Amino acid sequence: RGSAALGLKKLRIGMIPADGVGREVLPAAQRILEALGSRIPKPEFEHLDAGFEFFTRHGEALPQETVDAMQNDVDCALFGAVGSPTRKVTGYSSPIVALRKKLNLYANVRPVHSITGLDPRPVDLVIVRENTECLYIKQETLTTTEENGKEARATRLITERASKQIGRMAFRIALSRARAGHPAGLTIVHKSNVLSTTDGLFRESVLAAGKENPEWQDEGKIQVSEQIVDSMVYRLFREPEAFDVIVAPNLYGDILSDAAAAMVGSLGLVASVNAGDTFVMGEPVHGTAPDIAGLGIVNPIAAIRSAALMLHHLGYTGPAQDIERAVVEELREGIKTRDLGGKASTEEVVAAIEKRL
Ligand code: GGG
Repeated sequence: RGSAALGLKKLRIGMIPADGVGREVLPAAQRILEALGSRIPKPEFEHLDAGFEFFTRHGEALPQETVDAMQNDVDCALFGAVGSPTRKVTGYSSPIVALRKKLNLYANVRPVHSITGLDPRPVDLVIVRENTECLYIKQETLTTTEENGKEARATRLITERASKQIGRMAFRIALSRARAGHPAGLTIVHKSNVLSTTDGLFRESVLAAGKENPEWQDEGKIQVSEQIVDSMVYRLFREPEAFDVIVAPNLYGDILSDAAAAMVGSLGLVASVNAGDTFVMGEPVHGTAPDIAGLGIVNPIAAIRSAALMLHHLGYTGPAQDIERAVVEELREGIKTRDLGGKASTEEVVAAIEKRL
């Protein structure tokens, strides 16, 4: 998709703000994309509905029109945040989980890096999270037994196909980082000492994927290692600088990326893309932040970086780097929203980054 998107006359971007602060950070990302001017094809933004709030009004969280538009009308997309309730709501199911599945956005790629001169610890890693399986298939049952009373069960799906697919993506990213001078390493995260069938399959499939391409093994370019997930969390906090590319099943990858965000100051800084072979959708890692939604104080940087990451995946690496450079310069200059301990508003951050572009 990367090179296919190059040379477009216009870039049609589906915008799905969804819930909470998603509605503030997506307009911020839009302004930054517009500020790139002729460095990218003229962006055309198409608002698309989804989310829990949409569900409460219309009875569906992901309208078919949104799926159709994503499949037929746009070149790429940005997603804000979804505020799924923690209790079961009849008829509701997470739209972001469904979108990832319907569009086969099988990888959630989450770079986490500190800023030299600003953060005390040098963190520079990428979490590659499998995005379509694991417990997220949402096959849960509730029964009642005499012995236990209520009994809830969930099916956890791990397939060789999806695990190899995410493995290939992780090896590709590790190789491109090796070529860019990173001390390349790929860490496979699992819990196969306990879940030897499911996590065992994930582990063995990622390792098998690594054997498919001689480039991934040549000259020991990519050092492959593995970590049991609990020990991974411990090491991530103790020595985050030891990690480069981390590949994990869906749920572990989700948890690890919030932990990694803590190492660089805030979830408000961490971007991601949901990537498949033919489509890419940027998405800040943070959620809806209902406590600050609507106050104009949310940190827009994760969404802005997600837009940059989306451009990078489409092949527009120069403009993507321009955005990242502007963000880093502004952070070094000392601009801080509340999550970082400052008082800057969303508008102040966007305007400052815009000015640098
Ligand atoms: N942008 C990330 C996000 O929206 N996080 C919240 C989340 O994933 N909630 C679970 C869900 O509703 O699917």
